[in-house]
Amino acid sequence: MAKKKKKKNKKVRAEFRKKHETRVRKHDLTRQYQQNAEDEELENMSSGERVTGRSQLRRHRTVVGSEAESEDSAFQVQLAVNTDVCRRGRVLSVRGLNSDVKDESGKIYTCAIRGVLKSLATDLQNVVVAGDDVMFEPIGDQDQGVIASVEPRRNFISRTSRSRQHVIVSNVDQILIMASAAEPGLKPNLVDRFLVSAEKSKIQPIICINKIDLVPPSDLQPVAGVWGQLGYQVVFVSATKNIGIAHLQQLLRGKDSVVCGQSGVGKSSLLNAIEPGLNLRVGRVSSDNQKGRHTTTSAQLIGLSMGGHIIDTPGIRQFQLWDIVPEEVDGFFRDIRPYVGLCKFPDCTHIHEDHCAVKDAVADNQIDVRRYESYFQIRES
Ligand SMILES: Nc1nc2c(ncn2[C@@H]2O[C@H](COP(=O)(O)OP(=O)(O)O)[C@@H](O)[C@H]2O)c(=O)[nH]1
Ligand SMILES: [Mg+2]
Ligand SMILES: [Zn+2]
Repeated sequence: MAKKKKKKNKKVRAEFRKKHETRVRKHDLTRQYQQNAEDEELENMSSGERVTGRSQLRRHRTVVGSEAESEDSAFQVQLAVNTDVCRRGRVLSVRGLNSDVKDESGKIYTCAIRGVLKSLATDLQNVVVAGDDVMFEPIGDQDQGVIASVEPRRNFISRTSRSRQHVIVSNVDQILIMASAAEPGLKPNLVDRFLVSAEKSKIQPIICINKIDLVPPSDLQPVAGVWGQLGYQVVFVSATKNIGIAHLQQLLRGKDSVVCGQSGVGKSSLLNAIEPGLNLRVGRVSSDNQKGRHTTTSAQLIGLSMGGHIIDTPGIRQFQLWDIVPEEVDGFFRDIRPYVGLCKFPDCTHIHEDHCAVKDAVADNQIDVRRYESYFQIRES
């Protein structure tokens, strides 16, 4: 886990309609949020259009291909490729200008990026990211190639830094939110933060609580039950006592899953239990957390022998929110969302306003108080 920064203690100022004591525990969360810089509108390129030097491109360039749609307007372009020589592949990782690309037979190529894509990359970034489906042209007989085009992304996880959107990984099936029942103790608020991020990315989350050997499961029922009622899948496992591992394997089989969760909860142990060949180091902070800027945000797809990939993303593990602006937090709480439209003020924060349907729902036990506290903390951070 990242170094603990001095935390600001925030008091809940919300006054509920009924007498309702809400005490906010001092949450032991790191305060390492990326600034929520406004999403930069990146250019969308359209089919066969001439790209003008409007903002970033230095020269006029003709791009032939079909438009890649992406509602978050992350830049994407699909180029026409020579299908006789190109083959389909999946980007496992990106290291600088080279990418590891796996073809349909499982063979891995080290690929450069085609000239035009590369020059777009320097101006707009993230032309190729881990998870991308690409067309690439094998070159020579040294398992090398050149990426010619990138298929439209089904979804992606990004973070914004210095008002640029950085796509970290694309085409993800699910997010495995890992926590532990003890050592370190369960931090429901941290799980809620990852849930908010999953909702924003529209990627299915699975909540996985490890070290269930240390705590009677019934102790976790109150909090896990609320997640379950909201439709989130919650699984209890123990990596070291082999509890729930088969079930988890079933959930991961054939899927591409991003793994996130704070250090020490047992991510490495669990992945080793799922795929013994991985041999991940246990009990120490992985060294890539401390390396330079590039490695802290790069993602890697790790193939599972049962099919699918585990996506290891140091950059995501370390911060809890991906590009959420305060005004949209309520929409990412499944339990709060239905009440938002019923508040008196359209821009209600559900914290200090009167005639707030959300606070009324908390007072009436329609919304779990602990979840509301999470909302409050995320909104205030
Ligand atoms: N009691 C118990 N300890 C576990 C379990 N899983 C992992 N650990 C221990 O928790 C510590 C951190 O595990 P690690 O896999 O390195 O966590 P990571 O930082 O999330 O990758 C190690 O000492 C593991 O042996 C479990 O299910 N039960
Ligand atoms: Mg680890
Ligand atoms: Zn409100």
